[in-house]
Amino acid sequence: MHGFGRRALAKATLSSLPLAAIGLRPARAAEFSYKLANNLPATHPLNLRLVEAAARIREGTGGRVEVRVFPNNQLGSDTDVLGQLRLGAVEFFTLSGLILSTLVPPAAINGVGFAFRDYAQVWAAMDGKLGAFVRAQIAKHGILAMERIWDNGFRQTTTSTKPIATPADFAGMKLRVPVAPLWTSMFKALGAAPTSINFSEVYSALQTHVADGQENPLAVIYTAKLYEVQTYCSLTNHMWDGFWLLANRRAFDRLPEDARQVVAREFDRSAVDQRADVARLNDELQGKLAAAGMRFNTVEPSAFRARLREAGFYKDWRGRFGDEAWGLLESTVGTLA
Ligand code: X2X
Repeated sequence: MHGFGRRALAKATLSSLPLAAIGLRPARAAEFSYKLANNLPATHPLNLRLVEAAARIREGTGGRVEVRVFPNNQLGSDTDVLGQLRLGAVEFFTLSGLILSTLVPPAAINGVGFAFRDYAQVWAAMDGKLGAFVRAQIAKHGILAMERIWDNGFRQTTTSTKPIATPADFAGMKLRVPVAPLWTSMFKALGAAPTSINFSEVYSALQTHVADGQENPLAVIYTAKLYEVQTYCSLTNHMWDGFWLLANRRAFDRLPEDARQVVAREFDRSAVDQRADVARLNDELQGKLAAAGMRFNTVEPSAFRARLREAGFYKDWRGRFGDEAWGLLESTVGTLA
């Protein structure tokens, strides 16, 4: 993908994509027509790469498998679509492990506050034993997670009221968090007043001041235009978050073996491409967001990590995840509690 300019994106998203990949049917219907839902804007690298993968899947299966990508919560909110995925009404879904943890509790482990120092640690864990452990837990629920997790990114905190410089700045703040126990737990431990809202409602919640702040990676802040309703962006890097590409197991097993291999291969290939896209964006988006009016500040993570430790956050979640999962996490990032 060349550049992230709006014109480049419009060109990439509209002119070079097979109609099937963006939800429109080609002349001849495929033998298997599956839906893939997600909650991000169509211009986010996740969707640009999903659409590419869908085109390669159609080609690689000789037209037998069509994957129609539905971005931007078109098929419902995250909690709605997770229910549809379990029923097989939607065959594929990209979802944060922390939101998935409402069904598969261990899937939240990559979101432990301030655990990962950098992407080298993230991929060592998620492409290694910790990722394999989480995928095995997911499989117990009739859901298959593709091997390569997609990158959401290191999450930053935005507000319409003030910058976050120390943990004390979170005191009583109405902060939107995704619908997941670990998110709520973490920001309560930091002193905020977290409110669980699906991403489909975030822009309006910020616009109407139902929430004064939220937290997301820069690529989401930019593509969802949250800079229009947020003023401050504090580079807290408080957790890394990713998107598992999930398949309804029965639907996936209905595919012929050779088609299953093509689907898995092409989704994983696009996941790696998307990771590179997000890394490139992380280098350029702060400038673009500042030009759009956002005011940036950096923070000292040790004070936030100490606050979580004092509040018993790490001890609590070590107990919830259990020694095996926690040990796999610490084998990459070192001792947390
Ligand atoms: O809901 C969010 O904030 C988002 C888009 O980052 C996730 O899907 C976790």
